[in-house]
Formats: sequence, structure tokens, C-alpha cells
Amino acid sequence: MKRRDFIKAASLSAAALTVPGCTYARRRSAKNSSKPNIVYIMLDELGYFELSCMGNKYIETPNIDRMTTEGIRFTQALAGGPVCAPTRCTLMTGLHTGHATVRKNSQTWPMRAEDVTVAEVLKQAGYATGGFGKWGCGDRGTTGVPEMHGFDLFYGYYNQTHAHSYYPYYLVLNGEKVPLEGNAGDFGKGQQYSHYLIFDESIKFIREHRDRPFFCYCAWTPPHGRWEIPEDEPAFQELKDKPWTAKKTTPDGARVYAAMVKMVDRQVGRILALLKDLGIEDNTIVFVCGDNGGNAVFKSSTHPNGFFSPNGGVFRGNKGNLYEGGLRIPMLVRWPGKIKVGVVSDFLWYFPDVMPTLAELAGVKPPDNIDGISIVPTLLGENVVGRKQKNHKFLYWEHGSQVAVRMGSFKAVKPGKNKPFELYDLGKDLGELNNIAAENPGILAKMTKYAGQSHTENLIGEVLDKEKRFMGHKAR
Ligand SMILES: [Ca+2]
Repeated sequence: MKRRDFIKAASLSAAALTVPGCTYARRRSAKNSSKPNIVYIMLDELGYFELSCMGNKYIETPNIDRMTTEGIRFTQALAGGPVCAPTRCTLMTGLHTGHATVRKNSQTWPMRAEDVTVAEVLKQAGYATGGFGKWGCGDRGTTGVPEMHGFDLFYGYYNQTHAHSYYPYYLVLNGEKVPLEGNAGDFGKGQQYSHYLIFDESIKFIREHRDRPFFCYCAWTPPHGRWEIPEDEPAFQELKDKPWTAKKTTPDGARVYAAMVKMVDRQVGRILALLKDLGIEDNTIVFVCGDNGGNAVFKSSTHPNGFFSPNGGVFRGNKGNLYEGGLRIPMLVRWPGKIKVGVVSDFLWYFPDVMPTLAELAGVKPPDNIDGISIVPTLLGENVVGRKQKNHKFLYWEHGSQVAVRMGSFKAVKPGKNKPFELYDLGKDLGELNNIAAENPGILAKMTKYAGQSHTENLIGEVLDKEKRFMGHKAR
């Protein structure tokens, strides 16, 4: 499909949505905006300490920082998984990685047709649903595609490896390839920077659905590598002469990385401004978060925790493992007039909680058999909601042969095959340095029992047409 046809198709689908939208618009004003719009912005690999409000000395993020003074910041919001695909699947389905379908970054392990996503739940509540960026729960031609899972519109990358290029031959819209003229599948060069297109479509979706409840899922790829940005991008122009010598992939790596963070920060600011301009700011809840723990890129002898120290030298490990460094993410939530401002919360929650939380905000029930709990009492206040916030009995993760369980301040981690569980008390030992398993056999036994109960067989979705899968960056 040509870009022109894509725009036509997109506006056609918007027009189709506008018809019932009239009804929703009426219903909405009659019910005094009882269903908030939801903008969920997830920045791929953004580290807990990569915000200026968290003390990062290289990267300035004034717009995301604003979310902390205009909303709530969570210190213990955890990713559902330590890498892209599983964490997205837990976010979408409300299931932890012991129950979810996508448990690894395989490109051939899609969600099943019967998996129910948050988009499907919100659709039942009358929401328009749009997704923009990296999907990761099923390639084209499988049962995992977003158009089979509640999204009216999904634009971006279905396959994660495809998302490694910011100048791809094509992006995907509702299962169809949209060729990007001027791109030849080369790394780092081309005429169309994919994230600009993805951002524009995110904005367009919000504009077009301002008169009805909408769910805008911005699973944006930056600052995930490869680290590519247009030379004339303002954020890069501002940083291009920084004397940062961190080496990785390209000599410009660290400068480009920081520019990518700065670019998405500006875009978060544009979304907040747009909501205000459209007069829907007070009826829109905005989330900004990372997708998994920080990736310690640009490591060197002078920067052993990575040049930008995404985990601040505080959390052990990083992306890919189940120590805190693989799971802690920035999480900021803003809803003017509804969420108290300037609050820092240590409430313990994770991605499976997103589905029941959004379902409650939308006034619908999520599926019964999920692992998440609604955190609406924490967001809006127990008095306002009229009930106490429920706590997790435990939280669970698995990733290959790694397993982790969190129970209160205790964290049990099995770091690999044939390795015993370690036990840490994060209340006293946030860096997971002091293994107290031997001294606390009772606590560990309870947690390993939870772990044993949490793992079910990993079922797999179907490949319906293998010719449709991503065939490599050089394939059209
Ligand atoms: Ca990721």
C-alpha cells in the first residue's frame, strides 16, 4: 500500500468509527465523561534512572519530569518480563509469564487466538483502540496479530527484529505492509524515519477520537537500538558535539541514544499539549513507563554500569535477567483533577495489573482468570473509590530457566538452570547483594511453593501464513 492509500485507508477506518462515535459522544456528555481516555506510552528500554528528575546527569527530560509534579511516580512498578515480547504479552493479557503465551523473544511464538487483550476488554466498553510502535506478540500471518486482538488500528512493527531498523522498507498497518518510499532496508539511512511516522499516527489517532473514549497504546521503540536518528533531528543537533566517548556500534552511539530519549521526551510533551488543546486533558489518564529494566549500553571500564547508568548503580543486573535491574522501570501516571499531584508511591505492582486497572477505569469487567489486580484505589484514592487497595500475595516471573518471586519485601531469584534459589530482603538490601536463603528456609520454602504453582505449560499460537512473516531487513 502506498502512503497515500494508507492515509485514505486510515481515514476510512476513522470515518467508520465516527458513525458510532456520535452515539458515544452523546452518551459521554450525558454521563459526564465517565469513561476516561487512556494514553499508555511505553518507551522501549528507558531506564529507571535515565530521567533528569531521577538525577541523570547527561539526559534532560523536562516533559516526562513534569509528569512527576503533575501526577504520581511509582518506585516499585515492575515490568512483566525482562525483555520486549513477554513483557508486552503480560501487559496486554493481565497474565504473568508463568501463564502468558509469549514468554520469550521468539519471533515464532505468537499469542493464541483465544488470548484476551486489554484492547478487547476496552472495546467492549465502547473504546476506540489504536496501537503504535512495536507489537511483539505475533508476526504477520499468525494468531497473535493486533487486529485479531481488539485493535481497530495498529501501525508499526509486528516483529521485534523488524523494529531494530528505524529506516525499514515498510511498516505494517492492520496486517498490511506500508512501503516507506526512499528506504532500502539499510541500517541508519533512508528517507523516512519510522518513529516520526509512528508518532504522527499516534497524534492523529488522538485527534480523530477526541469525541469518544479512546485507548491509545504508544509502544514506541526509542530508545531501543539500533541507535539511529536523523541528522537534523533537533535533539541530535543539540547533543551532537557532546564529548561523550562511549563506543558501541557507531562512534555517535551515546549521543544518538541521549537524543532519542530527548526526542521522545519532547513527543510526550506534545501529547500532553495536544490533550490540553483538544480540551480533553481532564478526562484523559496518561501513563509513561519503560518496558523492561534498563539496558546497560555503552559499557566500558570507566562506565561499568553503562554510560547513562540506567539502573543507577543501585539495582543488580539489567535487561534480560530477573534481578531488580531487569524489572524496575520508570512509571508515571497523570490525570489532572483525579490523581493527586507530586506523589511518590512505593506500592508494589507490575504489568499484569494494567488490564484490570484500565478495565475498572472503563467500567467493565476483565476476564476472571487473570493474575493482575486493579490499582485504581492507589491511583484515585481509597476514599474516592470506596475500598482498600488490594495487595498481591506474591508476584511471579519466569524467563527461560530463570525464575523470580516477590512477596512483600522478599525476593526469591533462581538465576539460571541448576542454580539454587537466592533470597533477598529488598527492604534492607535493594542491590540484592546479601543472599539470606540459608537463614530463612521457611520463607524461601513458601516462595518456591508459589513459584511451583505459578508455572503452566507454555501453549503457542498458530502460524496461519508463514509467507507473511518478517523475512529480514533486506526483504520487501
Ligand atoms: Ca525492551
